[in-house]
Amino acid sequence: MYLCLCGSNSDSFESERSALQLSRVTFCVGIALAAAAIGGLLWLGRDLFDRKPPDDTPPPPAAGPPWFRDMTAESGLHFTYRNGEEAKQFSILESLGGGVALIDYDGDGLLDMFVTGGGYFDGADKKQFKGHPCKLFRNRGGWKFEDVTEAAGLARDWHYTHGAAVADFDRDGWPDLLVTGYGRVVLFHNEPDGKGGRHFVDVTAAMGIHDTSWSTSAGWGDIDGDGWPDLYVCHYLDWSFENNPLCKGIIPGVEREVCGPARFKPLKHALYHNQKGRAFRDMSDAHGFRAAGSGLGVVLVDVNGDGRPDIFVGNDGQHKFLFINRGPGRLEEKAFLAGVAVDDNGHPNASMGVDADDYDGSGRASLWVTNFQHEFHGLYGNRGGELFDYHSRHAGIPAIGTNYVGFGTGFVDIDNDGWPDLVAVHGHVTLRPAGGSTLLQQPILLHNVERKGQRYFENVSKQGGEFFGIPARGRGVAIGDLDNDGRADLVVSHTNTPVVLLRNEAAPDAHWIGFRLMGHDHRDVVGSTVIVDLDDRRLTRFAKGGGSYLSASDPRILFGLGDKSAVRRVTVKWSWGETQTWDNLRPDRYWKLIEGQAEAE
Ligand SMILES: [Ca+2]
Ligand SMILES: [Ca+2]
Ligand SMILES: [Ca+2]
Ligand SMILES: [Ca+2]
Repeated sequence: MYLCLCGSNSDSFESERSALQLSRVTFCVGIALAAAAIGGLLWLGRDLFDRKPPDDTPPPPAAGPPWFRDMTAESGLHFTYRNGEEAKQFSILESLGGGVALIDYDGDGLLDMFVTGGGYFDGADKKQFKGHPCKLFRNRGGWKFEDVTEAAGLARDWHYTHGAAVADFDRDGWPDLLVTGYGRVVLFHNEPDGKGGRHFVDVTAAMGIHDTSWSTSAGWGDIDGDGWPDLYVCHYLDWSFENNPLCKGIIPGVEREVCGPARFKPLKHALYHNQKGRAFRDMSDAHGFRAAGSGLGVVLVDVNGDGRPDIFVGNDGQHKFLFINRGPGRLEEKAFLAGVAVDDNGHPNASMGVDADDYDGSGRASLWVTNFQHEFHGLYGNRGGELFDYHSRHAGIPAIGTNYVGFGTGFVDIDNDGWPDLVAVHGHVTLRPAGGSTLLQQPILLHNVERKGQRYFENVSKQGGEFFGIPARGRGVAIGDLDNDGRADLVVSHTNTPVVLLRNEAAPDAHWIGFRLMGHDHRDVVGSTVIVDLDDRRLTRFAKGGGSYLSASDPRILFGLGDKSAVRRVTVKWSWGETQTWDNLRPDRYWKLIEGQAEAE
């Protein structure tokens, strides 16, 4: 019922939101009751009217040296995603931006970096789609990156690109690369180049992938337990130049503005079944995807502890999806019943980036999503039994205010104290935003701290370093340890300004331990859970597919240990498999944990 509120007659993103705000005031109670009816028991017993306004309190001043150092200038990584807005088409295509995929394509133990290039509009009428080049940068170590695009076979005619995803789809032990965008998805196989190196070969047609939709984020994971990673591709909207209405801005006198998503029809997403690395088949019908969605973010992770990867999807202006995996060939969409479809106003937020982690020491994967102006970013605490509790208010998220439009994001234990913190980048999608918001927006860092016996996210953006004070149009974020020092670094893609590389320099004295999970015969391990037992504490992390926005992060699993240096036991609950333990592994290094092998390497 509230979906129809979202589809108002207003023009741009801005006026949609304003209309929505008014609707909200009028229909708040009705919406909450409707959501309660749909959401079932989860909503009962909640004080729906205990709402404090966001306080917009500025973050506390920095204490100590910055947590991140901007390494872009000296790294050799010079690259900018471009959206083609100079053609003045005001197309919604321009609003999405690009991503970053961390992929050790040459197997030297250092994460390399693939960045999408975007596109532009060509021809006399400026309606021909052209792609800007995507690039691959090899990590040479010591924070130096070298452009290897051509040698790696990636200098080619590109479509208008957005995102990238990484998995070893044919189980040869080498990570492969998938690139999304408007009208095309491209799958690259990582192969020997005959000169002792590696290069990528376009196998899209050979593998039977023919995705001409508008694809955004994608995530890999073995959905049916046959060992081969399947592929979830978010599709967005039915926009094209044949369906390109003129939208006015909300500010008087703004004659043309980027249209909001409610002007277009959402598309059905694709779930490609991997047929033993030899072909892919779209199984979305077989799995009974109940609704199309304006999909922008996807993460595959085991949310109910049964060892099977589930799928959480963020849709723009529509309810989110949570597909619970009931075993081979059975996905059950439970977002409303689980309490993650909407926020605590019953409002389907404009969701962009997503992630999952155990932020509260419960041992379960809670869910996180970045949202739009006039909304809070959503934290859904996993309470067990496939029930989640909208926890943004209790966890202090409203303190950042409601002017942000959030994209790339993730849980990342920046200070390695064993509590996952949060990073999110922002930037508006309309060129002339109203309501106190701006086109360029600051990224934020939220520190996971204890307050009154609960976990609370404190805005420590000032502690983040110079980057976190500069407003931009942030889009994709990839999280990964680029120098293997046990501290998770960040790479951020922006629309029309350079990709930024941030070195984590927080907490140099904190202990850590990291793992690469290796499935039997290179089978996919997404959906596995890793537990680290210290003397007095248990930490839980997850092997995930997808996550963030248009981006692919480090596949290794990193645990911050704080001042603890004794790791009593490590337990891996392998997806679709057995549980294995390792005792007394030395901290402050990475370990390879191989399925079925007693010794860690
Ligand atoms: Ca490498
Ligand atoms: Ca599961
Ligand atoms: Ca932390
Ligand atoms: Ca690092």
